[in-house]
Amino acid sequence: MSICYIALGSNLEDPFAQANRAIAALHQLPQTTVTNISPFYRSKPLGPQDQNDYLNAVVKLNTTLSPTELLDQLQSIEKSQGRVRKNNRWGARTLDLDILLYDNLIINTDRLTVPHYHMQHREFVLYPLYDIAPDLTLPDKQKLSDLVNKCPKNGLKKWEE
Ligand code: ROI
Repeated sequence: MSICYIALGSNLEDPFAQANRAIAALHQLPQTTVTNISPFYRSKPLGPQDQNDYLNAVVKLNTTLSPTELLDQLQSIEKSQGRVRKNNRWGARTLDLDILLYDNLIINTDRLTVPHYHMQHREFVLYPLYDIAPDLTLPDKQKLSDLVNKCPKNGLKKWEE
């Protein structure tokens, strides 16, 4: 059984509803249990500023799915919630589900980079992760608490709905 942390992001078509639907879908995954959910945050867009604020959160899972199987499942949830994948690497999205951490694995394949690319510097990942895993250490031995202390909040606040 493995422990994973999933980052959730949305800035289109009712992010609060998207997040709740995504969490309901995570609860339905095979071989998987949702064991913790962070508070929801409102963050400033990273990338072009002419897009809505994001809802961001982190979900903790126990799973016996492999990293690739989990990725397949997350992409199918994204797709069922209207995610369109094309030329919008820095653009708005209805739902993003990213594998942040999978046990202490370091994965670098065409489809998957774990720990997630740039998570060490993103306030909208570090703060919700810290809420549910304050004692976490990353595979490269960095303490999450040190990363959080070095990371400006950049306007990050709790989501009000
Ligand atoms: N910006 C914020 N604040 N939150 C995200 O989840 C997010 N996701 C993205 C880009 C477009 C890079 N910007 C983001 O993919």
